[in-house]
Amino acid sequence: MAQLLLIGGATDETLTRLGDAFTIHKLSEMDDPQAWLDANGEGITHVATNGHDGVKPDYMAAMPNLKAISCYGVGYDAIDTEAARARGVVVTHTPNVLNAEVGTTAVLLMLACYRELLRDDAYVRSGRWEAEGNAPLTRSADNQTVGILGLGRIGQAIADKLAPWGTEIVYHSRSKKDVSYRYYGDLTEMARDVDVLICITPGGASTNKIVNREVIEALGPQGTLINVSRGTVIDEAEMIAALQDGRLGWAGLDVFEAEPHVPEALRQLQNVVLLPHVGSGTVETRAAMGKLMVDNLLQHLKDGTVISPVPECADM
Ligand code: A2R
Repeated sequence: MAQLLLIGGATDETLTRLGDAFTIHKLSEMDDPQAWLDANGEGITHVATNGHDGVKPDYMAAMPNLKAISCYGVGYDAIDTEAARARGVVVTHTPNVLNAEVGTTAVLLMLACYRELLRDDAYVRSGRWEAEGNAPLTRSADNQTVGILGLGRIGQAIADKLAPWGTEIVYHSRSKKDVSYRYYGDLTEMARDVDVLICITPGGASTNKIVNREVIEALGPQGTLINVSRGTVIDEAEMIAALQDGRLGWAGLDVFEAEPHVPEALRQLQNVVLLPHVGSGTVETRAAMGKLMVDNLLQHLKDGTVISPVPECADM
């Protein structure tokens, strides 16, 4: 039987399907993963991992016969795809099956910021409604201008989900897309013109801290910043400072720079809504992602092809 290294967790269904085709070695059960791989890595031909854990370069180096890495998640910035490709290792991910779910999370965060969902929930629970009367008014989320940073598969799903709110969609990416929305070649310029900036680019070097102080200040005191992409996309320290002193209005965040660590200063703020990276985290969507992750491995084992390679490996 072919041997598979499992990095991170997996559902029972995933384990059952993988177990029918592979001998599974769980990294989480190894006392010293590097030592184990140094001794046994030669036998591993397939890796199942996730967008958060990826594959460490030292682990990859210890598996000379590796053929395929299947990533559970659409973001794969924790995997060195160029190094994999150079070795003939194909990398796959799970695009599309999570578009709608991450879109829902983005809209949820935006609405929670606008309608002060957490503040008003606390208002009821604490008894202040009864003691002090009606809660202060909030802002309407209708008819806002929303700038999408990264109008790809998920960005388009977010735009579609916002349509019922009478939203005007504009976007920034490196290249103009074939869509009717206004395109901005300059992110700061877009931030200046919108009420909400939603980040949904990949992580990695090209987007590292792309939402910097200048962009944050352009979004401004009445602006709302939503991040459902990667924590690295925003300069977190600058964002926190701006939220603290009112240069930025609100933030709805599903991702952070050093997950699962979230800075205390951010956790203390009242003008933020914070989620523990659950953009795609429903039973239904995670099952679909798990299925595609396994399908890629099984197909590769069968005939050497895959269903959803990352773009860097599309022609392998
Ligand atoms: O820049 P373009 O024209 O390649 O457009 C892509 C855009 N993008 C960027 N925009 C500005 N600056 C960059 N350095 C940059 N790099 C990429 O992000 C495209 O419009 C969008 C990504 O779309 P997809 O490749 O379809 O990705 P998907 O499935 O929407 O997922 C996006 C990310 C994942 O990579 C995870 O990190 C996260 O959502 O869950």
